[in-house]
Amino acid sequence: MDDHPFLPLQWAERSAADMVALAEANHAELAQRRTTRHFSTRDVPRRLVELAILSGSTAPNGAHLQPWTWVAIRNDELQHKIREAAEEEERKTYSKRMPEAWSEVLAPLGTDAIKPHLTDAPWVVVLFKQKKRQRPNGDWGPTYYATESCGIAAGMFIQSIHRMGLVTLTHTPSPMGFLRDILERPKHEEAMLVMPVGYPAEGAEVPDIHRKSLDEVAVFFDEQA
Ligand code: IYR
Repeated sequence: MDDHPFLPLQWAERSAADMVALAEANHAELAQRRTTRHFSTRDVPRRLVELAILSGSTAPNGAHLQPWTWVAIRNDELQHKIREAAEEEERKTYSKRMPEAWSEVLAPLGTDAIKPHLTDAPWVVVLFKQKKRQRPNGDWGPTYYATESCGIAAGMFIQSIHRMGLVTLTHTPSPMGFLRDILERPKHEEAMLVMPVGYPAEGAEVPDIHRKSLDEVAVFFDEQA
């Protein structure tokens, strides 16, 4: 008996024209995604957050250990606690810890230590990276490429939120150890990202920034060019 069975890949060929059209449409849709700091308090059904988490959890990941825990919060008291703790750290970061080389690149984005989105957004999703896993024999072993895995999962979560017509923001309070305490997560889990999820506020704004062109971000070694 084979202990590690394989299944046929489910895959259907698309025409060359369809591929280009789909890729163009996908890029156009993603190009519309923006990070705003202005969230509405309007509620979002839990099923939408569940679907974004499920979408994020389809990410390719190290040794298929799926080393993530998504903590989804729609709870005023917890959101206020998180905001208070995040702002306490962020006040120190912005006023003392942040070197000028960092603050000069944040200036155009208009970020500061005040984080109203943590209490305005109906949901806050905190992504925890699992640094260890329990082996079948009960011992603890490492996970592999957990940072990369969770980074990819977060990207897919963000895409899912965007495609359903909502907005999210990747907030990185630093340090973020307080999240493990407030959310009662075990020691082998480390908070990576805090993502408020909701509708944009009326009149929500975004910084006037531009994305690099293909030439600026990519190098091709293409013998057919
Ligand atoms: N962690 C802080 C500061 C911050 C850092 C980067 I890099 C950003 O792109 C934006 C903000 C915060 O979340 O405000």
